[in-house]
Amino acid sequence: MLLIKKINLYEIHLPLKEPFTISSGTQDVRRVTLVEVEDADGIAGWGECVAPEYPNYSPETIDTAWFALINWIVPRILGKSFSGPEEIFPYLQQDIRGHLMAKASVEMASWELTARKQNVSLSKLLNGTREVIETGISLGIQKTPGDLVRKVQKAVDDGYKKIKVKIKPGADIDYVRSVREQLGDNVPLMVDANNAYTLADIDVFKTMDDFGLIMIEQPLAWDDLLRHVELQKQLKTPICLDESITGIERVEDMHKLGSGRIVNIKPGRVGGFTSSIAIHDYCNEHNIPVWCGGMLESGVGRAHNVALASLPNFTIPGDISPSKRYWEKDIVNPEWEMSDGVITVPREKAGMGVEVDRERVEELVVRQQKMEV
Ligand code: OSB
Ligand code: MG
Repeated sequence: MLLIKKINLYEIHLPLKEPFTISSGTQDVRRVTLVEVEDADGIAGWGECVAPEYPNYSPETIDTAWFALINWIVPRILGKSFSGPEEIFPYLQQDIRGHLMAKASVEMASWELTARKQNVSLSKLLNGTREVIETGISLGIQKTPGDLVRKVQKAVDDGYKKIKVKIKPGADIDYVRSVREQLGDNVPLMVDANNAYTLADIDVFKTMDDFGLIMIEQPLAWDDLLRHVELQKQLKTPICLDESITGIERVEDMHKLGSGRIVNIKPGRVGGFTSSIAIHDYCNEHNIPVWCGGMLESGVGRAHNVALASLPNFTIPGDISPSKRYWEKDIVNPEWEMSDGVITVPREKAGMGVEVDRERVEELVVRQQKMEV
């Protein structure tokens, strides 16, 4: 039984070590929403809302999520009893359209709470099986191809097992070609366009097709499935969808239409763990590889991604880098660390496996909202 009596929201500002640029904008301070849920026995679980500051990834932002949480989502959850956390997502889907990142933050915190209550790790509660997960890195758009080559070289030296390069028109072919020419064909490389292209740019991708990329992530519009079919037909390189996949139905569409061959699962984007597991299982049955994406999460959201990525069909390294890649100091103890290109899944600790550093949260908090029944 799951009965949530209190929900606390905290907005913290966490400066990135270096600005992160994608085709639709640059971020230098991460505005993070943390969600703490507490049940009738006073046991707490943590979640993170991954919505960014601007609607340049999906329509959601930190401020729309905050509004949705305090007005619709939290009031619906507080004081309602569920037999388990898997009931939360379908309940939140009833007559509230969208706001998936806001919904996911409470849903995932409820799974974390449940894991703590059952004295089991979040990984095990989700039926994860991996002891370690392979680590990838996502590199923002650099000023010059030479800068990118240096970043990729460092990532290879650091042991990352997949290197993702952000691209946009004007920072694509020359950048990737430089990496291949200077670092060779063995670098496990992929690109992510974050919707920056249209079918009129087909020649860019036909050129990229010869670079031996693991995949091309979300080349076309954020809500498109049909135009990606056209593009995928003309390429050998698999297309991976990120923004377009908002739930299991969109994965079915992708598979039936042929819009892509790989799925990036971000639990925040699809409404939480229940939805992520449904996508994972469908993809497993249909031989579609999946991997766990990232949204520049703090140590809390990262913990949830690590637990999810421990499921068996997460066969491609995720965008789950260690804390030090993003922050001078994370908000959890211990921080997330990588060695030999893997992160160890904390399978023997109850819950997400790290503890929130409340003092650090107090230092960084800019607004909070506490609600209870
Ligand atoms: O498209 O995967 C993306 C960050 C913000 C918004 C969108 C994306 C990303 C990343 C970062 O690629 C991955 C990470 O968290 O390291
Ligand atoms: Mg992406």
